[in-house]
Amino acid sequence: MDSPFPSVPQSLVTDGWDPVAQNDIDAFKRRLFSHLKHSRAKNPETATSNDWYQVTALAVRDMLVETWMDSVRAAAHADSKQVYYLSLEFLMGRSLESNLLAVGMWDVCLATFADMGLDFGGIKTEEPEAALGNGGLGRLAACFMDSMATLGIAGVGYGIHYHHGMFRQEIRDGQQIELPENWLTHGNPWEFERPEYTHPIRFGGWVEQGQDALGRPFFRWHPAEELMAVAVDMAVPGYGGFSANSIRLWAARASHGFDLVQFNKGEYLDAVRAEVDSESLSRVLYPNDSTQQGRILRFKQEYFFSSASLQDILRRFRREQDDDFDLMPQKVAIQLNDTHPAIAVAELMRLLLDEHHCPWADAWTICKGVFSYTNHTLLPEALETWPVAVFEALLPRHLQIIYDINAVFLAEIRQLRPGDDDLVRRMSLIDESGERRVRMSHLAVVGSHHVNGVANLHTELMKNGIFADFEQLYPGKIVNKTNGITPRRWLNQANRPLARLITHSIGDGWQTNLDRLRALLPLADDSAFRDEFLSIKQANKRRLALFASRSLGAVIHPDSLFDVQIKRIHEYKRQILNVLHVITRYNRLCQRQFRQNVVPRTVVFAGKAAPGYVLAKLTIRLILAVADVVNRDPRSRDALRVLFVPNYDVSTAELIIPAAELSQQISTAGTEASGTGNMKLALNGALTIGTRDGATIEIAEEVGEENLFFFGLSADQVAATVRDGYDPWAIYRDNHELAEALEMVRNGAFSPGEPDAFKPLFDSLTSGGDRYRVLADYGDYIACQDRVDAAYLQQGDWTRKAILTVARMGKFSADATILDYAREIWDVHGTSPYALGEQRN
Ligand code: T68
Repeated sequence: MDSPFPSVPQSLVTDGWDPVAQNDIDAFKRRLFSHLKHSRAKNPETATSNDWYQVTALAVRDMLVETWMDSVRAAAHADSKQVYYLSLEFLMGRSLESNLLAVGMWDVCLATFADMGLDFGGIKTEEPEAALGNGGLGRLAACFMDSMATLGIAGVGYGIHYHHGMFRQEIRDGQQIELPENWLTHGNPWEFERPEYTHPIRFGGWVEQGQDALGRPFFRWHPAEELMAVAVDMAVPGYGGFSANSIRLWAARASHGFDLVQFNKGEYLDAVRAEVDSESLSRVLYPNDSTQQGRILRFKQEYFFSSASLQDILRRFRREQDDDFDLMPQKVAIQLNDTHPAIAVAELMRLLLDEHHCPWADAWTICKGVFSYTNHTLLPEALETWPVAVFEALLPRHLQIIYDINAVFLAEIRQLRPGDDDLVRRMSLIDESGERRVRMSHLAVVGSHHVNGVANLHTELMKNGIFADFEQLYPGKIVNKTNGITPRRWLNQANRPLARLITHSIGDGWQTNLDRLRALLPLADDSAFRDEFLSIKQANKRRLALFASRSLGAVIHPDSLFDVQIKRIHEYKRQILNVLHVITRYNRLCQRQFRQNVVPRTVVFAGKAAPGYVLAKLTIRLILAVADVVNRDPRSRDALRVLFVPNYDVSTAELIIPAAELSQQISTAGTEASGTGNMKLALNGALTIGTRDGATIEIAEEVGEENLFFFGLSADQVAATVRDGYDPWAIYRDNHELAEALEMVRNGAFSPGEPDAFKPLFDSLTSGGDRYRVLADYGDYIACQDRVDAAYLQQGDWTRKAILTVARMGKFSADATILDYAREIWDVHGTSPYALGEQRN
């Protein structure tokens, strides 16, 4: 674009810096020193570790902005379609290292700090995590942003600029406690507040209906409350520096128009209170994973970010296309990440109908051409519904629109299936079975052109289960898009030694075309390569052991098998099954005859429990209590250690995953929609022990069933236990090792001071109502763990399997997943050279 200031030399507008070559330590150092002085008013003698982090971030940011501004400008003015990813969560983790790698400055940065005699390892950990997500759903959004930027798919990720991200977990007195997270305390060098992009967000009030001068009906919403959504942008650089995208997060601010009224009345404190109330909207991330919490503030957050994003999307669209809204489906794709932004469907209708005066049928066609929706869970407690009364009070105009959408939709069903009132009742956007509620998933399905699940099994279960009626009536609408992970963060960054070995062996290029890892296949039988692979795993294990001893005061042995289960603590993920195995192993070790030829194990757990989730928190307490017994007992401690790593977050994952040898993916079949940790661990050479659930099934298809350890009931078999009945006590009676382990949980063996402490866990497992069928899978799980031990003794073969696993993980690159969305759902193309490579299909 031409300079808006023609009299200023172009060189000053585009760049005030000399570019830094990728090997120019002095030039990089000059930038650090310049920022130290001009951005921090510090000199090297007084600079703290945090100062060094800040100035490094600023120096890297300088290198990013060029590509970023070019990409954003090109996208804004191009005639091509834009993808908007609406997500209440973006679990980005730290940015410094990934941005350094993206711009190719990692090595020069390390060399620069080495040259200055400073430890960059300590400096990079000064960066607080952007923990704006709970778990898989939020991290998937972050991986997708990385892939879109790398592939040159122009788009924006829209979310909320939470002041407090995911809570910090600490362990006190053997239990989880939650502390507020304060990632913004020292400021965030990666973000740019854009007050010029501010949108009003309104709630409450009433709707006026009338006719205009031409006799056309109109609806005018008179809201009672208003606040502002202010844009805060972060760059997402694509790997290789070809393109970059933005994440635009909305921060809530008071609307001064409303405050002034109070002000003029002299009610200063009330005016300020209104400001506090408004800003509380983006104050905190809800720490609930896979359960819907019917809180008003959550509802308001969902509308707040959906409305701000839609207003912003329309502003961008109109800048290029004026009011030619019929073009929207050709220019705009909006992906709804779960139902959290489903209200966007009604909001776009409102904007088109009430503010831009589109005819209803046209507006509805536009909506269905623009939106698509990803479902991430089948658990009934996670499916969002909101009381009609909440809509009436907060979004009365949207409720009308939803009723209108429903009327049109149900008329269509009645035409397709005359007389089937039960079908109408099941498919309606309004659940009338009790208190009337809006089914957000139905709104999302009806308002979208495609709906997707996140792994093959999950998509099939969607089609046969919660969305079976939709599948019947609209075949082809529900499609599968198996999740993926970014290889940049989860191999190239998190496991630098392995990344270097791979590049050394097969060359570069795998970072942006993960199928290239197949070139490793022949090396699985190469003993020199195996030795190097193994020694990297050992080094990563030692690094984790060092962290455990230094930061947690825990002793673990790097020669033991590192067996890892890291994810949110949830009944369906069945950490308790893992614990029952640990107890069983402990009981065996307490008998002398079992102590010969055992494979020493370190069982690593990490994960947060939702603050109000009693059984999940009790599970953490049990893990810690069992660890306490097992790690002390001289009969067991040389052969079995349990480690709970507190405050599981992206950075902790980056530390644990490269050290893992066994990946536990043991959810009840049919409950884990996909899983993505399963992919990260396998990509780093861990073998999987798991159930036939989620994407683990597809991992097995790729790596070969002989290279992982499957056990337990299949999803069909689990469903059969629902039909035919499930009797945990019969299983208890039949398996004395199980009964013994369970009794220890019940009778206080791990909680001598409080014998009943863990009884609720025992009760949940032995009640016929255990939805997760833990005892049904116990026997097969223990037998499978015995096979793991036997396999681990064959070290050469284990390493061979690990290498084959890494080599066959190409399918699970988020790049492949995103190209699939681009082709089948969004109808867009990537413009970077990496998009032109031969990816999936
Ligand atoms: C996860 N879902 C799935 N939900 O559990 C996981 N829920 O199998 C899948 O791999 C991943 O999504 C990505 O598709 C979640 O992470 C949530 O975090 C969540 C948050 C708020 C409310 C409900």
